[in-house]
Amino acid sequence: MYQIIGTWKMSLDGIREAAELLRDGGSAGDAAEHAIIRVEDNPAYSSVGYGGLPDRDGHVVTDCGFMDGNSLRAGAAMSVENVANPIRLARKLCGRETNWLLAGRGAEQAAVTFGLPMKDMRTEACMRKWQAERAKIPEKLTAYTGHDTVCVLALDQAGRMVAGTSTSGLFLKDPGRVGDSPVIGSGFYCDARFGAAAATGLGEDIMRGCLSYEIVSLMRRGASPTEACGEALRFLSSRKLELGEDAGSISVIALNPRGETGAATTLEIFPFAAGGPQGAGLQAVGKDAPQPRPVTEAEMSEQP
Ligand code: SD4
Repeated sequence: MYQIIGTWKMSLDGIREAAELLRDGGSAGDAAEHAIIRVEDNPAYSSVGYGGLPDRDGHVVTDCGFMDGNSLRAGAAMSVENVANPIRLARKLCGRETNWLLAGRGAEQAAVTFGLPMKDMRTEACMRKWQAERAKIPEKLTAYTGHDTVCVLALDQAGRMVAGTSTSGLFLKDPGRVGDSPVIGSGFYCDARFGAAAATGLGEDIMRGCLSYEIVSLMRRGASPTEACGEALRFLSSRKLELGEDAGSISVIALNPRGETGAATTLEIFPFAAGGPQGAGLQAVGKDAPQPRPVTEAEMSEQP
């Protein structure tokens, strides 16, 4: 069995290619890294990697995470500038016993030491957007106003399983602000015995529910990926509602060792890409439509 799943329509091309890598015997780590790099390198995807969304001061600052579910080791970096492919940095850090979660300057130094390509991640388009919006920063920054994380979960034919994330985080975030994406257990988690999960949306809310760990933990107790995603998200949303808050803007994906995938969202619609022996394509769930269903790219034309 092999299977790969990624958040949003933007992951589809990379997921398709990564599924072929897995079919040909490639490793889950290589497949997930490949799928994420395809999004990071494309400036048309304005919320991840090159051409990402700048912070309040006009810097493109990225967060990333990677977990190897067979060794339970992780690597992650936060508040990183000028690293061309943050996911490669997270993966390189994964495997270390210590110093595997690095921030800012230290993370950038590690990238140089690893020989990873560095580049100015700002594009004319993203700086134009920053110029246009910087004067009217809303008091409450919201998820999904043009920013989304790419999260990928992969299972290979040898039973290896990984999770990876990469994002430029909230548009116009405070300098130094970090979301869930590099935080193990919140933005991503993977235990090859039970499954993998990852989240996209408002990191401040995702972290309050330690959502990815919660989903894997529900799978450990027997839930399917779809059930685990639904239950974890329903619980966090209901707690927020009890506290007089809104349900939040969060979407999650999951994968189990049998190659079954699942997703859940608080949005009207959340598209994700999946690829395995059955082929690769887009699916979607909605807050009132919890069962994943196949969708076409044309139907999802408004979605990232
Ligand atoms: C963050 N979770 O930095 C990320 C951003 C994101 O859809 O996923 N947006 O909070």
